[in-house]
Amino acid sequence: MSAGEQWAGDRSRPEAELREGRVVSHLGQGLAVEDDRGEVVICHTRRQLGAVAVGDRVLWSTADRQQGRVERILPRRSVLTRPAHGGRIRPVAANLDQIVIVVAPEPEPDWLLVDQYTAACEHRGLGVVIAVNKQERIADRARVEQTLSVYRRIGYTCLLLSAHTGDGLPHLREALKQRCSMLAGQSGVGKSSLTNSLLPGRNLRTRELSDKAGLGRHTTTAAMLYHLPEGGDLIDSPGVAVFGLAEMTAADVAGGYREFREWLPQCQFNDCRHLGDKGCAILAAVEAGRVDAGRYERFRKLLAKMHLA
Ligand SMILES: Nc1nc2c(ncn2[C@@H]2O[C@H](COP(=O)(O)OP(=O)(O)OP(=O)(O)O)[C@@H](O)[C@H]2O)c(=O)[nH]1
Ligand SMILES: [Mg+2]
Ligand SMILES: [Zn+2]
Repeated sequence: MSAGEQWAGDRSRPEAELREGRVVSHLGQGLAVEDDRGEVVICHTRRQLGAVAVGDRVLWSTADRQQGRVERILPRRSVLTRPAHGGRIRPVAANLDQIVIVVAPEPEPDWLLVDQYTAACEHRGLGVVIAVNKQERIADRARVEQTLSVYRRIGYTCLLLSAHTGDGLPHLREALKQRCSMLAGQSGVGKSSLTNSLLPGRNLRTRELSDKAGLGRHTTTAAMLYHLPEGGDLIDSPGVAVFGLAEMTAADVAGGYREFREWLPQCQFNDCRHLGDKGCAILAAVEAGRVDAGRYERFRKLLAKMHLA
């Protein structure tokens, strides 16, 4: 019997006292849970409960007027994880539909990181949108367009945006509508700026939660979920949240490169590692110009980085 079931059988705390809520942030001091009326309550968790992530739907109870307690995590439709101390794996965000990978001319884009995100999303069945923010600052437009054309050919939506000038934001709004999305990318690319430019009440939740949790500062130190006026939710995450790769095998990584999939069955050997193996269909496709050489190079680097090559 799980801790949750045991608890459900406890007569002293009837099920009816439980309220449903959504975890909107993971603060140092506890969880920020939004109740069914849109009120945010700071909660702690039952010790036996597994790690709770932003986006989780939970059942919580009121311990006192100020604090709640998360009693149970409701089933997730998706989860992104990251490695944690002691070889453990922790959830980063739950119930997502897609990731918006944000890059910008400044800081210099890290396309290996982009591919790491896309592979993780493919593995978890999440959609991908690639957003180039600060587009008004792009010096070599042709080069950016060329890079994006590789990702467009694979099938990913690519947007050129500016949180400052508002360029492209209607397209972003459209891509986010009715979905739960998370912004991911290097620190300083403008994830929070984009979030703010999409919300009517700027920084509302950041300020409210900072006050409630006694942080007294407004920084992106924790992932935070916002409701979009058009419907749908947006999670702003801090800095480079590395996620998704912890539970992937080398074969999962290859499968995470969507454009490899049509070639994979044609490799001569079932256990082909696509690293120069004899009769490798991926390598042949790269040489024939059917698969982008840059993506393949980064596939090799990603395997090496994950100690799978
Ligand atoms: N020129 C220009 N600057 C921008 C734009 N969007 C954001 N910035 C600037 O980029 C800097 C970083 O923006 P943030 O929104 O804090 O970046 P972030 O991705 O949330 O960073 P972390 O929270 O550290 O991960 C700020 O100085 C912004 O003013 C844009 O469209 N154009
Ligand atoms: Mg930020
Ligand atoms: Zn192969």
